[in-house]
This record gives sequence, C-alpha cells and structure tokens, in this order.
Amino acid sequence: MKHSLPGKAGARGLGAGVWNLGPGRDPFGGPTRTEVPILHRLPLLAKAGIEYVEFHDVELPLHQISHAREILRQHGLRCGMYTPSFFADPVFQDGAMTSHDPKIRKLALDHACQAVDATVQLGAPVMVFWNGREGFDFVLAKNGQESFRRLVEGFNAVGRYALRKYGRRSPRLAIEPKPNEPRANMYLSNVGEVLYLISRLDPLLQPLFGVNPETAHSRMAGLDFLWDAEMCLEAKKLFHIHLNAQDTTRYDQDLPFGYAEPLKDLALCVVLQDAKWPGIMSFDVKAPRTDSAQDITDILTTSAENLKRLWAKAWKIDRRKIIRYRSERKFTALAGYLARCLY
Ligand SMILES: [Mn+2]
Repeated sequence: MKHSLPGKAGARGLGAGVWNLGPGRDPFGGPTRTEVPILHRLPLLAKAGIEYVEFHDVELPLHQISHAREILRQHGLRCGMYTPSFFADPVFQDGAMTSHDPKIRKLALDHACQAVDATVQLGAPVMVFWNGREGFDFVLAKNGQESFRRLVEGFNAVGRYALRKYGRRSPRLAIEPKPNEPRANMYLSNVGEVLYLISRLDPLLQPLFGVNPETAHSRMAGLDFLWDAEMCLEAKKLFHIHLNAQDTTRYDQDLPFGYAEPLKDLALCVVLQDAKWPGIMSFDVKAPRTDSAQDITDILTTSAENLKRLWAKAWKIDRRKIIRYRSERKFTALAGYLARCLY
C-alpha cells in the first residue's frame, strides 16, 4: 500500500531518494551491509509505500532510463526528481560551476544539460541542483565575487538550454541550499542566498528556478526550517521539499522525519496545508549503518508514519484559535495549544 496524505493539494503520495537505502558507509568506515544495486532498490521503495523516487545522474545514467522506466511502471512508482551529481567525481573536487578550470565548468554544464534531458525522459516535474563542492575550505582559495558570477552564468546557461529545448515542457529547476559539508563553507548556504541568486538570473529564466529546502540543512545552519519554507512559499519558489530530522548544528544526519523537533514539523504541516502546496513531500534520509539489511527501509516507514500522524493532527488544529492567540499576543499559550494537539 502506498502512503497518502489525506486532503493534500496536488501530489498526495510520498517521495524518497534511491540513495536513502545505501550500504551504511560513513566518513569513518566502510559499508556495514551488502550494497543493493540501484534498480533493485525500487521494489524496496515500493514495498515501503513510497510513490515518487529520486535519482542522481550517477545512480541512473541516461542510457539506463528506458529500463528503469519499465521497473518503475511495474511497481507503481513514478520519478519525482532527478539531480546531477556535482560532488562524487574527483574531477569536481573543487567545485563544478565555480571551478577555476573552464574545462571543468564546461563539463558541469554538459552534465547539467544531460540531466535536464534525463529529467524530461523520466517525466519528473523537477530537477534539483545541490551545491555539493561549490565552496571553499580556505579563505582566498577562490574569489567569492567571481564564484557568484560563475554560478549566475552557469544557472543561466542551464536555464537557456532547458527553455530552448523544451519550452513550456521544461522541468522546473530547484536549488538545494546547505551551509557546510563536504566543504567547510558552501556557496548557496541557505534559502535566502538561493532566492538572492535567483533574483540575479536572466529575468526571462527566473520563473524556471526555485528552491528545494531541506530540514537538516536549515537546522545545521542554526536556522528555522519552517521560516525557510515560508520564505519559499511567499516567493512562490517552493518547488520541492526534502524532509528529515537533525540534532542541532552538527554534521548532516538525515534522521527520520518527525524525530527531533515534532512540534515544529507539526507547524510545517499546518503551513503547507493552508498554502495548499501541491508538491511532493519527499524524504532525504539515510538508513543508518546500525540497521541490518532486512531493516533497511525502517528509516522510510518511520518517516512516513511520523509524517502521516503529524499531517492528520495538523488538520485538527483550530486555525481560529491560532488567530485568536496571535491577536491576544498569547504566544506561550499558543505553544501550549500546539503541544496539546501534538501529544
Ligand atoms: Mn537533500
């Protein structure tokens, strides 16, 4: 059975990345489980109740797409998002669009354009860019002003390609901010910075570009994820969303959604319900290395159950009460009301 969010506008099914079901590698140790081949992960995702799956280009290259589409169809799955990897290949060790080397910047653009083609072939509504290696570990290693201009140039070039080739059929292009990891300091570190970058793109291309905020990435930066999501909504730029959980400002943990700050996650559900947000509620979580191969999808089922529970509770929250608490300036009482709704 596929998970579904009752009363949701647009896509009601849930999304997840094939990379969520990795072999348990971390920076300090090798795999703890046998690596499941990418296309063999599709039945596992389907069995865990996921409807929309996401791929990096290195996980599903162009030449495998027709085969993958067949497997997706067999399992009632759809592709929700596709993303070029600008981080895994050592050629991008010092960035892709912001590399000092024009040949590497050209390679990044080629990869991005191929990813647009792949996104179209998979029928996914959105393609995401994550700033993987765009940033610096040492000051003066890059000229920041020049790097920013290269990002503008790079995104403009991808947008022009998508618009010229696909016109109104072009997938929407979302940028996913993250403050650090793998680089010490990353460009496009938060939602505000991404919105600023979009405002600097060619005005004709700006409608193509939006944001993919992620719970853990906002919290790593010490920012409030709900405000980040609201900022995207206000700008009409919430193109996609990556849900998970995070213990304060540490390394990226990709914990199950709803685990660390359920009250804030409940408030997020209220905001998305009231905005009638039509996008795919998607998990970017990581099966921990301590979970066995048989339990590899626990991270997805736990996230989905938490989300469905919070979603249902959010519908029951009395919006008139929220308005009254606001107008009477009873914010602590409002927090108490939310807690009563949650627990
Ligand atoms: Mn993500």
